[in-house]
Amino acid sequence: MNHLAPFVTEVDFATGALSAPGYVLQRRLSDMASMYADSAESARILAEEGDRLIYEVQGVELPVEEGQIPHCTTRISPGRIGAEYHMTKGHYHARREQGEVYFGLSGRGCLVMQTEAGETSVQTMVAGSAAYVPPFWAHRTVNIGDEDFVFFSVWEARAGHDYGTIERDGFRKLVVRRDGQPTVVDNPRYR
Ligand code: S6P
Ligand code: ZN
Repeated sequence: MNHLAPFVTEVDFATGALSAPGYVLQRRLSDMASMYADSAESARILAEEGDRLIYEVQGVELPVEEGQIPHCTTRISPGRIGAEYHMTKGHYHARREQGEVYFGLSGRGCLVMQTEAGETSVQTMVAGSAAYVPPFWAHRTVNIGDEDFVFFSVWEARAGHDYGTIERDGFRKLVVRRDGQPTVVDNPRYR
């Protein structure tokens, strides 16, 4: 096991910027256009407005081994693709028995979760919300506000990320704008 020296990272709550990020990852509409329910609207935006930034992740780089605790920020820009708010791709952990903690830094979002057994949960997060993603729950975050939604995540290094299951099946629940309000609806395309 690597014996690391302790370190501190400064986090900008408004932007999610880290003082010394080990990596910065950007997800644009073209990276996830088919994940939005209104794929025609995804295509129109890409053709007419360009490849907008949906979210950015900044994290510390740690060895993938037992006992290491990776942590990062995610900033989701405000906006919608059709009725559906900007969101992350979402994933199960490759090791399903690994949970995770999210902490809201700024803005307003939803944490959409589900299990393979069919349970669903949608929680609201604001600055100061500590949200627990238990083992076995897939998780996706959604920006339901008019400003950036920024949160901090902490997980176990060996959790791993299974994106393929969500890319194939989607989430059971979507968060859309209806009558001017964020509303949770069933995903008509689920599986
Ligand atoms: C990692 C954790 C988050 C997400 C990030 C981006 O386990 O759940 O840091 O990676 O919010 O979402 P996604 O679905 O693209 O990994
Ligand atoms: Zn995760």
